[in-house]
Amino acid sequence: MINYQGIIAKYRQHLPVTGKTPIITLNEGNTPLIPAPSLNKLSGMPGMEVFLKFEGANPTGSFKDRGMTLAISKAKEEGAKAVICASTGNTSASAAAYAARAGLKCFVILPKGAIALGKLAQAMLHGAKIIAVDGNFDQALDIVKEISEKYNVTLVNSINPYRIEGQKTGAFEIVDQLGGRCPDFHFIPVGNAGNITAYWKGYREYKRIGRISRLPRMLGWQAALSAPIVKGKPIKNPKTIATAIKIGNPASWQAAECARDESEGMIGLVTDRQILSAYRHLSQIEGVFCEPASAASVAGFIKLAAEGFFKRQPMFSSVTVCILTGHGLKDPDRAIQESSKFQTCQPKLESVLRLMGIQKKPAKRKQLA
Ligand code: AN7
Repeated sequence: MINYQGIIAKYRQHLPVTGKTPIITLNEGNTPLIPAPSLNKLSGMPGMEVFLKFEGANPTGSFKDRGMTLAISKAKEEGAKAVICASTGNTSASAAAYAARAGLKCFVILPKGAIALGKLAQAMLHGAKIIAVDGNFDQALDIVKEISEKYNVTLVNSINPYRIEGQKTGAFEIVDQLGGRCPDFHFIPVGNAGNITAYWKGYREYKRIGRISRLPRMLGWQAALSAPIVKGKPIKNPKTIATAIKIGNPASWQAAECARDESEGMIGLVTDRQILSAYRHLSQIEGVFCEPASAASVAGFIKLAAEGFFKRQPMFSSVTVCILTGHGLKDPDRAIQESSKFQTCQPKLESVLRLMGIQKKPAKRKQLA
């Protein structure tokens, strides 16, 4: 027997499972909550503690696994033979993996040319049937919704309520990791808006059963040219380098607005430049490699900090959690583009030393202790 067996086993009493539900798990969840000292300082608030919830540490490298373990377990319980999703990449990688484990067929409808390489590689190797449409994510989602209504194939996008149920465990885990404390500020990227909906549900449920006595403020972040909720209208042709959140008409739009309003939070926008700056900051200062869409949460934090948002808070100390939704390895092309070039040389000591910037001969051999 092993100790940790995934989010369904851990949070069973909070989830819609019974003894008859086959648990399809890759031991997802239990992801690290990593302190980010450089962000404490940036906040301008002396008692601020910032943590990064690194969802890239899930088995397929994103937060989607929390929802997928439940969606696929329930699909299996209900006798499904096939599942389908539209995806900007991570949902497809997760669906393909859990479907493989469950012995279900998996159909994936992707916007052509808009999926980061790592995600595509995952869906392909897990054996999903992949169809790339010459359109965007919103169009792909409309198509899969219609197919799942008319044919015998289960939709595993976050419109599927089991996805939200599974993903709400992220909120439980944060509170548990903080020793029963609720964060004051919860920063999160917003795409199709399922995750902000799920976290808000999780926090509210923990409050209802008395595990926490108050709720965090939910601060969601969209990319500037893919910000339908901020602009108050669907975006026909969304654009951003953060392909995971390149979404113009989010499925959970209203629920996200509820989370924002009930928590006295906000949904704001960050430019691609701000997203990439946070992406490099996290990797180069904190040693944490997330994908660009994930860095939108930290970009939002840095933006609010620069505007003096935290200094204006009437609190002595506070805890902030930024959700890093996906692993940096998902989008290796972007990582390389954002880095300085490396050098090559002959396999000779002098050549390597020259490129290292070491010119002098060593004065004497270093003594080994
Ligand atoms: C890394 O995979 O929509 O607001 O189809 O992959 O719950 O949509 C991914 C979304 C944030 C946004 N960060 O979450 C998909 C998909 C990463 C993501 C989001 C996504 P939602």
